[in-house]
Amino acid sequence: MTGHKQPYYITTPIYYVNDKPHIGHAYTTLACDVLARFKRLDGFDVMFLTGTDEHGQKVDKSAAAKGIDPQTFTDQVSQNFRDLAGHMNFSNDDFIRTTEERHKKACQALWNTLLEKGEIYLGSYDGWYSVRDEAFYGEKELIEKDGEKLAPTGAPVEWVSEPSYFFKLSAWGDRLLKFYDDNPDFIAPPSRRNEVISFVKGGMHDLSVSRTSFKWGVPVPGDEDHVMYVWLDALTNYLTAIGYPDVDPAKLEKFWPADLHMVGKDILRFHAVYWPAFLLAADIAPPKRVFAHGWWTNEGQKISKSIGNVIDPYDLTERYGLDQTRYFLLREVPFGNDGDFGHRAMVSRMNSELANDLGNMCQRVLSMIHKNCNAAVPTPGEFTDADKDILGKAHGMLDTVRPLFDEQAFHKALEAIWSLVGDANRYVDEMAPWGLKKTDPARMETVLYILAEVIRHVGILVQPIMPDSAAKILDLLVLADEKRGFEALGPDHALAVGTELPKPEGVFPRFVDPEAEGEKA
Ligand code: ME8
Repeated sequence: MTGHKQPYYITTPIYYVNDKPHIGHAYTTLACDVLARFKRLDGFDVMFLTGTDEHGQKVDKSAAAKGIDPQTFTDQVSQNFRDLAGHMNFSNDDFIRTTEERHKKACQALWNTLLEKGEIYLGSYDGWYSVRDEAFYGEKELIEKDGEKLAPTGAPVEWVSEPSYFFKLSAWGDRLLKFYDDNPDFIAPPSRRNEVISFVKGGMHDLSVSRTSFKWGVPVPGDEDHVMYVWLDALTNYLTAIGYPDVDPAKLEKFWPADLHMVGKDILRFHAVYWPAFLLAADIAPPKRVFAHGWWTNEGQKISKSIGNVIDPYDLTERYGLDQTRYFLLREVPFGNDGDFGHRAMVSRMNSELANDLGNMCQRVLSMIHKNCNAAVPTPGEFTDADKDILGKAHGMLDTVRPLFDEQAFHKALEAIWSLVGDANRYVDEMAPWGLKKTDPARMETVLYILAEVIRHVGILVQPIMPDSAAKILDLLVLADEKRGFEALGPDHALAVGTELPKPEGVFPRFVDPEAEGEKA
């Protein structure tokens, strides 16, 4: 096929650098990584962005608490997020920091556009602010606990009274509602969409978009007593990274509007209300979709530093393995729902679905080929109906999972692939190729050939989720790099008969659980 590849632009939130990264951050970026990898394999030109949100009062205070200047502090903490991306095998194409010069220029350009269009005015803000949430709250939104006023998220609030620029958010309610109506897939999952719509229908105040009580931010052009509100600054990162306003017009044109902003449910309002309002006001198209995923808890408890149960992604991957962790996080919880991290659930999936179902199947089949077929891809004969059924399911699997990935239903896509793995295991048992060696060696070759083809399809399709393990499986089939894209799925690129195969090695180790062993004793 000639012509240009279709672009696909996907973003993670940019993370605050007040703290070191934990499982929640790894989760969001993992989901994006899987989609980015899927789309690349499916022939798209992908731009996958992540990075760090480095301005604002929260980061300023964290730096002060450590007794270092904010720039040095953000340099250090931002590096932790970059290191995590390397460690988790994330394939981001860029890593943006909001303290970069390119980003300040983009923020100021967007500000000037909003100002020129009469969408920003100077006033003064008297109201509640939560530094932890970096959000303004109306009196009515607050909750009371032990006589203390708190943000609806439970975060402390403080009274702020200072000059401030405002964005005319109150004027955008009807236009936002129309935008949601015209773009039914803009907010996902649907329950979240309803939440946003009722928030907007409830009526909105103008939004304070500058602060004067601290300096750690992007200066407001022409009025340097003010720095921009950290959320206006942060959201603009999605434009900065593709060359807004005039750094790379071709890239901007190609990748905007973004295909997907992936976020946690805590920051949906900023992405689904404020961001499209800023963009519409600046005459820039809003992104195509915002997906708000759920919240992880640890063995049933909210993850928090004060409880001391923060899950460190490095600990997880060291204990269970990187690909096992990647698989579990996306398989365990229907994407969009809240999820609980539990050791038992992790071990159970790792051992039954990875080590047994997929790992053993590969090992059995490839060992039989190694022993009984001169260690080379066997020669198939006539196909029976059962052969055609399972092969057909493998050939059709991309069409089954593509729409599932497109709606970010990772768990369903994995379920579909594992139903093929289950079929393959049943097929091995039914066909009993080990018994055919003496009675019907030609049939044995056909059965093993079919199974090798199923393994090839599964190996190619699980690359986005478990890149290293999939590579090992595909190496065992001696598949050339150019035969690993999705265009190689289906019968046209079937394994070449006679290709020599190496002695198979296990791909998914079992987790031997010291705790469970102890319980048995
Ligand atoms: O909000 N479970 O940054 P942040 C699942 N800088 N996901 C979790 C999680 C958990 N327990 N904890 C955190 C910010 N996350 C802003 C974003 S974007 C323009 C600016 C993930 O460091 C989830 O994606 O507080 C959540 O939305 C994000 O981390 C918040 O990261």
